[in-house]
Amino acid sequence: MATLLSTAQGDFEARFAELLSAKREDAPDVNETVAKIIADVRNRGDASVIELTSRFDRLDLTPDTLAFTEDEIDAACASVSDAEREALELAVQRITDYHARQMPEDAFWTDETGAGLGWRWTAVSAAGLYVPGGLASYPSSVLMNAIPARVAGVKRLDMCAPTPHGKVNPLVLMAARLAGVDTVYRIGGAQAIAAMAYGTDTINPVDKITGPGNAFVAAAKRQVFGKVGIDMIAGPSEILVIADADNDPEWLAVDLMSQAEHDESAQSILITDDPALADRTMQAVDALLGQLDRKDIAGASWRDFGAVITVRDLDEAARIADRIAAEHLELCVADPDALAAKITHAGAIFLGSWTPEAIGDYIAGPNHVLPTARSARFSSGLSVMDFLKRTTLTRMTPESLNIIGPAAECLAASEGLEAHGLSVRSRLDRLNARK
Ligand code: HSO
Ligand code: ZN
Repeated sequence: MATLLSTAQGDFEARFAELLSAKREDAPDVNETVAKIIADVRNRGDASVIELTSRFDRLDLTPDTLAFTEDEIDAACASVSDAEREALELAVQRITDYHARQMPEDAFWTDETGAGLGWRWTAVSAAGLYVPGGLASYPSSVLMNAIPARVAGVKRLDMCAPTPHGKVNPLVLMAARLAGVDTVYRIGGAQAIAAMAYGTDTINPVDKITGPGNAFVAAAKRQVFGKVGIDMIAGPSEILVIADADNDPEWLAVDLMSQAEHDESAQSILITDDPALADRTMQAVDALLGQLDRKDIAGASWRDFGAVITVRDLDEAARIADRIAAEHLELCVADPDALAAKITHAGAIFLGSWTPEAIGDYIAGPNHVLPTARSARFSSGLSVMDFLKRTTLTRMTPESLNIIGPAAECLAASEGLEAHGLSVRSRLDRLNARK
């Protein structure tokens, strides 16, 4: 049973604090193991990757078979049903359109001194996507990582996906193909991250690595950060639903369980101003849990981390939502826009009862790689910006250098950096000599 809280209770603050600080993931300390794997891949390249893949994935590869061939990808695509292919194609189109709108503008202007100033955006040259094996090998996540990279203008896009015993989800390969991934390597774990960061004879290094993974992958991403860029380290999924009295408890129950079924450490929370709806939704969750295929996972998540919070009014709900800073926030209320305007901290907001969060996981257009574990307070979901970098531009004229140069000279002197000052002074002297 989920935790039941009410803001009317005297101990609400203490119990809410407990809920917020609940440790949902015990991240095993795998740093040492991972450091050894990275060092080995750096030293021995392909040979190391091949050995580790044989050991961990029970798959024997050679440098020639590290990557899927076009024929293999064709064959996988041929095994995908028409309905699945069409659904993926619609997703590709909608996610592409959404991300195209995120592209930022370059800027260049002349200020009052005559100096030209601005910036321009360019894409990273090569990106590497990690796709986990096992339960969390989601084709939708391939699209959510690959499409922003492609839209940003990344020239080379590679992917690593472990294929234990050689098995791969054909939809993952189809998603990679549709999203424009160039090469798919059948490797995983820390060795895949090391190979993408440092390169081997066969695997070209990339500049940025994104995508979810287990504790080894997360630790490897942290360790190669600096050599390459990385995206956020995503934690277990979260959903917060704010609902007023006018809701179908069964809809709320499936929405809550839609994230609970991801992971035993996922967190689903309902906030409502109607205690009767709270009760009915809890009953609906129990009934639903009897039927779901993933009842064990969803049930454990709901039991250990689920919560139902009754509040006095929706303003109070908004304040609590900001403190939770959830990855996904559903606003199932009569005026979702008004409520959304009162909330600042959320990875993604779903407006109104007709917007189940799951629509955003697959097809709406916004990215489903979102900040978890309250990091929505300071960070955002994956976007084209993650694959772009900004270069600033400055152009001085003799006049503008004459106006602002002396201040630079003064600051250089106070920092004791003589050549800095001289590089301005030498130009100003020439200018004055000419006069
Ligand atoms: N809700 C997950 C993403 C996902 N859902 C993939 C289904 N497939 C994390 O935002
Ligand atoms: Zn999901």
